[in-house]
Amino acid sequence: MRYLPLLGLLPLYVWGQQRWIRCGTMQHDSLMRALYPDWPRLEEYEPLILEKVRQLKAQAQVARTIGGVYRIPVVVHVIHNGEAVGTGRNIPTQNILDQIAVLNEDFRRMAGTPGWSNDPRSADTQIEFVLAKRDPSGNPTTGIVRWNRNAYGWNAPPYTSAYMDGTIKPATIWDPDRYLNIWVADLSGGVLGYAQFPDASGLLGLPGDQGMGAPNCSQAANTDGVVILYSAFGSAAKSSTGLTAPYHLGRTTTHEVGHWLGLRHVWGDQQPNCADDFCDDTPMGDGPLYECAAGAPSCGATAAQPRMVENYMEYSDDACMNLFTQDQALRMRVVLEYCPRRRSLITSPALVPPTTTDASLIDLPLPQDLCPGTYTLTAVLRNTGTSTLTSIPVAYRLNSGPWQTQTWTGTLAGGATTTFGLSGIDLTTPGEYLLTACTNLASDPDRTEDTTTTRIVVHNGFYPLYETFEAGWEGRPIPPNLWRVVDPNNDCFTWRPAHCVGSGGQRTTALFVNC
Ligand SMILES: [Ca+2]
Ligand SMILES: [Ca+2]
Ligand SMILES: [Ca+2]
Ligand SMILES: [Zn+2]
Repeated sequence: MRYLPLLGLLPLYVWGQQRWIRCGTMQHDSLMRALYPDWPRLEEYEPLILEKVRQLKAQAQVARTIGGVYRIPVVVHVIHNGEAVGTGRNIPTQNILDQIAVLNEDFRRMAGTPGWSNDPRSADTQIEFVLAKRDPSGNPTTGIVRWNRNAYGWNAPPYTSAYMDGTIKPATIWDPDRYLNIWVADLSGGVLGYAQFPDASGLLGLPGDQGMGAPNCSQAANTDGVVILYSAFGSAAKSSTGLTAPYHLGRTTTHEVGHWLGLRHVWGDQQPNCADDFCDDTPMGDGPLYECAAGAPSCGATAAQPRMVENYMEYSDDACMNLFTQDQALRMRVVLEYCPRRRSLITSPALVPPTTTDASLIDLPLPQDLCPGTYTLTAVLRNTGTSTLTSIPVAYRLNSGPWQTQTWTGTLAGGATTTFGLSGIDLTTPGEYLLTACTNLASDPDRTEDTTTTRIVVHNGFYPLYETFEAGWEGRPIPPNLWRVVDPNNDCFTWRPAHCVGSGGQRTTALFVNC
């Protein structure tokens, strides 16, 4: 519970009798770092991001545009307390559609919308947001999930970020490699929203890189996304209801998604010191600006310029904001192209609507050691389409050998999975094998999820395992009294007696693992 006292140290914006925390992202980051000390500090990935930004800037002088439009699949989790759909915390679908529209207006600097700016520093980030069209099981979805907390035993709202991160997020998150998760909830402490910064732990050569599956990585994964107060989600300038000025135009979400794509606050979070945000085209600052402090002076190297109150990464009121800069846009695109759980979103299948006939092979046995032989190995097939399938051709091969085809038959409903034994797999020759298997429907519209691989090592003779046993077994039965041979999986790898010459020159008895 270090989080709440930290909030008390922040400058607070007083609006009526209600105190609002414009953004809880830095406090959330501090909390996560306290819990997971190995999590790389934000500064540790700055050199890499800055180098990539520098490269992209150099390219930009040659080519007018860089890359193309990236479309990010979004799932919105509405966390409510049993209210009817469209009321209170169970916000109207229209608010969600309006919020997605605001994100696109703002990130695309769309002409004729509040997201347009004629400031020459302003940028079209060429990043768009789209509600997901297929869920993690491959079924059709609206990209909106409504969670009644009463059905899951969660505490009554409002929620601290610790409760969101510790309980609600892990229970509801959709694969963060494929979706931007946005939780809309009733938050305590007057927090309007907070985000999780990109995880740098998978970036090559960085301190703190513990690789896939390290505890800090998995913790970072199941809380990844942004959290927004339900009454600040949507836009009162469109058709949303239940929002209150001055945080009524959807800019809380624009700001938090900016953090989620690696942007810092424009004043660099070193208040009261003058600091930078690693973007050259945003004036420095010594703390946040509230309301619409046009003309507020900058400091340090940019002291001659006014602060950029219109920047989405300020604390200005929603109506005051209208731009990301060119450097901020480049920075977000670098994060999207290089960071774990960001780059995978670019190719996520979540925006491909499931169609009538679609299948995928989603699992094979884990990598394993086998004795020479001919095997049946179990594959897991999924009907990723909407109509029932009665046969699915499956192809497999060992290393770069010829493809073999076998056909599963049965009845498999849309979204359902089944197992299929791939039979006659020839592993009679010792060696290392890569088994590749895929579904092979003739009309399959999405092949991105169809293929799975696994490694198999085939051994012959002694397994490289040594053990020291009691001395003095000579002439005794194997296993000796009080010893048992335990072989839980009852396969061909097991302990067998061997008769060798002992160290004293006498016949002795030992155990080895055979194959
Ligand atoms: Ca700057
Ligand atoms: Ca498929
Ligand atoms: Ca065994
Ligand atoms: Zn912020």
